[in-house]
Amino acid sequence: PEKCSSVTEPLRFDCYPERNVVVTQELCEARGCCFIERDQASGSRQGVPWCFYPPDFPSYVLESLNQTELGMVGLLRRKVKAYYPRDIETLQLSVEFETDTRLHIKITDSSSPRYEVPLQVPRAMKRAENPAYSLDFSREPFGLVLKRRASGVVLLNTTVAPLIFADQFLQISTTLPSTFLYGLGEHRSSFLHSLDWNTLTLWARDVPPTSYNLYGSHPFYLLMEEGGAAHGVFLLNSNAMEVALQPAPSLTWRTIGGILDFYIFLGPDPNMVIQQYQQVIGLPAMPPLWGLGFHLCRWGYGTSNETWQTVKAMRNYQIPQDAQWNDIDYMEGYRDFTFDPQAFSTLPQLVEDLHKHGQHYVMILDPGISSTNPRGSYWPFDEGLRRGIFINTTEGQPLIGQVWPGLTAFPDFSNQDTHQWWLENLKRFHAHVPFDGLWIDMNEPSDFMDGSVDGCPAGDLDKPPYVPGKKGQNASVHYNLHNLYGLMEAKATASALIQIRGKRPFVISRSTFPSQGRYSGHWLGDNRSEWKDMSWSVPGLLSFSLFGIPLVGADICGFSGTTSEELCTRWMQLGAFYPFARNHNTQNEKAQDPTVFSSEVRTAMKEVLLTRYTLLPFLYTLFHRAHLLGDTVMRPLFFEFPQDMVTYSIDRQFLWGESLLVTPVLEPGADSVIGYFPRGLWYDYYTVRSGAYWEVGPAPLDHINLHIREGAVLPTQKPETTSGASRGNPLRLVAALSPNAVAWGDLFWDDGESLDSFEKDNYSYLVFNVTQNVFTSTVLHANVEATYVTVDTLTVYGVRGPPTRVTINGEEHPFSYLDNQVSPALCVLHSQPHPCSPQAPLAVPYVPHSRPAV
Ligand code: MIG
Repeated sequence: PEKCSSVTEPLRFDCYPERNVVVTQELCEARGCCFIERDQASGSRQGVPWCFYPPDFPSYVLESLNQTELGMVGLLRRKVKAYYPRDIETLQLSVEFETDTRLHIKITDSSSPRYEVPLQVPRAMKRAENPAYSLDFSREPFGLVLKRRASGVVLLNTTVAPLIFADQFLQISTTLPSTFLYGLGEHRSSFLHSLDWNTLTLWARDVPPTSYNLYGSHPFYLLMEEGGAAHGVFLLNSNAMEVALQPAPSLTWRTIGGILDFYIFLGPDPNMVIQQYQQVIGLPAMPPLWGLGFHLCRWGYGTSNETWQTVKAMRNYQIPQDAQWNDIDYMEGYRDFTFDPQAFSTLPQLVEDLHKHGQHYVMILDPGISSTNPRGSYWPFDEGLRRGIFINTTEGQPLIGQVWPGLTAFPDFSNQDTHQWWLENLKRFHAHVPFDGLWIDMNEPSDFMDGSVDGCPAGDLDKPPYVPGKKGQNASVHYNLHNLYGLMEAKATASALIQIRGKRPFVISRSTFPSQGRYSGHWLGDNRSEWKDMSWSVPGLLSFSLFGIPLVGADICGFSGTTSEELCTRWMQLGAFYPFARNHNTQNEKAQDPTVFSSEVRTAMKEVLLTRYTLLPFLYTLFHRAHLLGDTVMRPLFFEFPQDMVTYSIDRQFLWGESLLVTPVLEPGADSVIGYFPRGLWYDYYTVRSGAYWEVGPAPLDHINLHIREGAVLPTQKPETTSGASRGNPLRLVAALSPNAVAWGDLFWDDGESLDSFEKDNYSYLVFNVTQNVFTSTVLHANVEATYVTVDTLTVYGVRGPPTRVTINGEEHPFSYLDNQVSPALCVLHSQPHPCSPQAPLAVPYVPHSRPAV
C-alpha cells in the first residue's frame, strides 16, 4: 500500500526484530506492519527491515499533561494492543527539568510498580531556571521532540516510530541530529559507531572481544552535533537490551524489562556532557598512586617461586614495576580464599618481599564458590549456605552452576549480608596473604553451564517473548540484575579492601555497569596477541572514558595467542599510556614480560615505562580531576577540538588530559607513523619540534611519538622503578609555550594512598602559569606533611632565540639553551608559598580549577 511505500528506507523501523524467524508477509501483517522485500536491484541496502511500522501504527496517546514542581507529569494510554504479551495500557510520563543542562524523562506503568535499577541518583531540588533545551510533545501518536535552544537543533524526536511498552518488551525510537555517535558498550568496535543498520546488544557476557556484546553493559551515548556542540543520553535500565542504529540517522532502544528512564545531558561540549553524566552515576574513585605504575601478570605462573623469579628479574634489569599479580593458579583447586600449599607455598613470603621493595600484590577472585567440598572443609561455602547469601533458584535453593572449581554457587551481591560474608572471607585470607588489590574476573557472571545443573526452568524469565541478539546464554533467573553483577561485586570488594587495609582500594573488574568507576577500574578482557587487537584497544578504552571509568587498560602484548617481539614492543609502548598498564598473558603461552626479550627490546620497554613513570605526577593529577570533576584521563582528540570534524573519527591516537598526544605505531614493519595534529603547536616530547595537521613522524622500534600541546605545563619527575620511590624525587616542570608565550598546568599531590585525601584536605594543589616571560608557581592548597615536594628543573619549550638572561626571584641564574628550549637551574621549591614564586600567589578560586584559554 501507498502508506508503506511512502516510508523511505532509512526511516523503516523494524517491526519484526526477532531472530531465528523467517519473516513472511503473513507474520508481518499479523502485527499490523508493512512488508516490503529488499529490492537489491533498486540499490536497497543490506539491513533494511522488510517488516516495518506504517506511519499510522497504533501507539500511545498523551491524554493529559500537568505541571509539577520540577517539570510535568502526563498520562499515556494505548487503545489498541500491540503484539507482545502483557502490553501496559496506561503509562505515566514524568519530566523533570533537573538542571539547565540535564533533563530527566521517565516512562513507567501508571498503576503498578516495576523493577527499577537500584542506583542512587541525585535528585534535583528545584526546576531548572534557564534550560538549554526545550521540549515539545506530540499527543497522538505520543512523541517527544527535544531541541537545543541555542541552535534549534532537534536532539530527539520520538514521533518517528511507535512507543511500545509491554511487560517484557519496551521500545522507543528517535531521530539523531548527526551520525557522530559514541558509547553504547561494551563492544569491540571503532570509537565512532556505524549507523549502517548496526544493532548493538547490551548484555554482560564472558566472551573474548568480538563484534558481539561483551562483559559489561553501558546504555549511554554521546553524540557530536554538527557545529561542535555535544549531548549525551543515558537509559537507566539494567535489562538485556538492544540499540538499533540506522542511517536516517536514528536510534531505537529495545529492552526486555524495567522502565524507560532517560537522562539527557546538554553539554554543550563533550567534556561537559561526560561530567554531567558522572554527576548522575557518580564520580570515579581516586586510585592509589601505585595503581598507576606498571603491573605484571600472567595465567600460568606454575608456582609462587616462578612468580617471584619474574619479579626478581624485573628488579635485576631495573625495569619499573609497581605490582605483581597472580591468576587462578595460586588457588588450591581454583577455590577462592585458598592458596595451593605446595606450588604456592611461598606466596606469603613473596608478598612480604614485594612490600619490602615498595611493591604491591594483586590477586584474582572469581565469584563462583565451590559447592562440592566435604562439610566443614571449606568455610566460604559452608558459611555462605548458613547465611543464605547465594543466588537461589525459583525453588529457593542455591543455584548451582559450573566454573573453574567445578560446581559452584554464586554469591548474591545485591544482598548486604553477602558483602559482610565477602569481607570476612577476605579478612581471613588477608591474614595469611596480605594482598593489596583485587582483580575480580568472571563476574558477568560467567557460567560454563547453560543455566545450572538443572538446566533452565520454563517461564517468562528464561524464555522471554523477545531475546536480544546474542550468542550463548539465555536470560537467567536474575533477569533484571544480571548486568549489575560486576558492579555489585566491585562495590563489596572495594568496601572490603577499605575495611581491611584502611587505604584507597584498588579493584579491577571485568564486568561493569554505569557508576562502576566509583568502585573499580576495568580491563578489556581476553584480547589476542595480534596487531588488530592492539589497535582495537584504543577505541575500547576511549569508550570507557565516556562511561566514567577512567582506570582502564587492555592486556599488553595480548592475552591469547603468541606475541612477537615486535608486537610486544609496540604494545608496551602503547600500553605505557593506558591509564591502567598491565601486561597479561594466558596459560601455555611463552612468557611475554619485558625480561624475556633481547636486550635491545628489553631496553625499549624499560625506557617507555620510565617515560610513564616520569609522567606520573601529570597522570595522577588527571586522575584527581576525574575524581573531582569527571574529566576524562585518556581523552579522544575531539574533546579538545570539537570544532574540528576531522577529529571525530580518530581512534588511533589519543590524549592524556588536554595536552599530551600519543601517536602509537599499530602496524607491523613500520619505521614511521602518521598522526593528526589539530590546529596549534605540538612539541615533540623528546626533541622540540612543532607539528601541524597530518604529519609523518619517525618511529623506529624503540620510539613512541609523544607531543605536548602548546600552552601546557606538565609536572614530571625523575623516574625510579616504583612509583613509591619516584614520588620522593623533585619535580621537573616542562612548559610548552603557545605562540603568544603563555602556558598553564597544575599538580595534585598527596601521599598516594590514604583514603579520601582530597575530601580530608590532606593534599597540595599547585598551579603553574607562564605569561610575559614569567613562570609562576602558585600553591592554592598546601598540606606539607602529606605532600612535601620540591622542584629541580624547569624546561621551557618554544622560546624564540636564546634569552639574554634568566632570573629566578629577581636573581640571575645560569641556564642552558638548546633547540628553542631554556632550562634554568632552579632553586628548590616547596609545596607551600615558596621562594621561587616571583609573585604573590594569585587569587584563583580553587574549584573549579580549569585551564584558562590560551
Ligand atoms: O575462563 O583466570 O579474562 O584474564 O587470565 C578464563 C583465567 C578465566 C579470564 C580472564 C583472564 C584470566 C582467565 N580468566
